[in-house]
Amino acid sequence: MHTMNEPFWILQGVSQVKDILMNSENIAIAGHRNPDGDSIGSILALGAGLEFLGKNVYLLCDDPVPERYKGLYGASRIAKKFPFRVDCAVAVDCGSREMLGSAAHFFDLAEETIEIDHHRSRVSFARQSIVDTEVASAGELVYELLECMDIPITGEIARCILTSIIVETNSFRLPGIHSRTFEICAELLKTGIDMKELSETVYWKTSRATAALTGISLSKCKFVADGALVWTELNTKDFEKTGSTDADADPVPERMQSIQGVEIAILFRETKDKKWRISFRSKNGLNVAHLAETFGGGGHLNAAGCVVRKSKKLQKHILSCANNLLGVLMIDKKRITNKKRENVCFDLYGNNTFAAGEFSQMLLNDTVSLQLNISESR
Ligand SMILES: [Mn+2]
Repeated sequence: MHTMNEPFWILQGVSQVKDILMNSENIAIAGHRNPDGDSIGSILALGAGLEFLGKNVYLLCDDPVPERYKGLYGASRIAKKFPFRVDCAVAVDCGSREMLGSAAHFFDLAEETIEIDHHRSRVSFARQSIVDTEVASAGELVYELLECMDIPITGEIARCILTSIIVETNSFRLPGIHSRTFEICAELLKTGIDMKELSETVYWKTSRATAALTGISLSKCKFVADGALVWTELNTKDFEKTGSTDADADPVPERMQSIQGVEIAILFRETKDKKWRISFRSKNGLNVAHLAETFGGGGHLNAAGCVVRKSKKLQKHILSCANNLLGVLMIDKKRITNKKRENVCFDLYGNNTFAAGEFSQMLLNDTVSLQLNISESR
């Protein structure tokens, strides 16, 4: 836990980053694919700040800005590409080069590269870094950088950074929030912005499409390991039926996680190119970032994701690995002797199904050696 007396931010590199930005004229700022509020908020806050210094700023994201963030200052300027190279490219909220998607191309062409990030599982890819895996959001790191550069925090910038914090902490409900998070929020509110309106817009308000999609996802939920593991899937036809997009399902994993008794929630989303985009959520320190890494993804301790080819067998394997991770929890809490989870599978209404029975048998039979790796890494 950070206190006010100790430096909470990893300052290595900040003076170099400051110098590079000061000496660059054309600067690209890119966030990750499937952008969330943290990524969008960080791009826009840094962009507005650097524009104040008279820089030419180009904002990049491989995927479109979700509807709920379109009211943020500069959001309409976020593009998929631009026709020239820049002096300096900054990646915000990206734990790996791959997370940039096609924006990585501009990153490769830039003379100077900078990463500003807080992902727990990460592979460094820029020449200069401002990385702190302890902070709740990338937006907070952008705030610290702007402060160091004596860039005034305007109301527009404040709205962007507060969006980062609100969305990334699920409206101040996730671990990773420190006293410094609230100190920053206090400074942001001093600009006079309307926090209630902002949190309604960027976090709480859902579209009818999202509501319909959430209903479908939840009604298809399957519970295993005494309900400690819940999973569901959304197929192309679910998106078509509800007139929704991939991003409309973003609030779903959190809703699954809030169900009583759930320790790990997993959402499988079918993508347009016939893959599974998988979101993991966990409680009680279970490291789903490690789980996601095993399948080529990454993320945070309690929220992570990956993309894999769409295969029933692979899906079962992933569920089995998640189930093993729960086993680690049981050993940790010394509950293994007095509480044995029953590996029966049931739906939201408590009914067993044949397919579920088959699945539970698979879980019982599967002795994936991964469990060892997971427990060692924690
Ligand atoms: Mn983030």
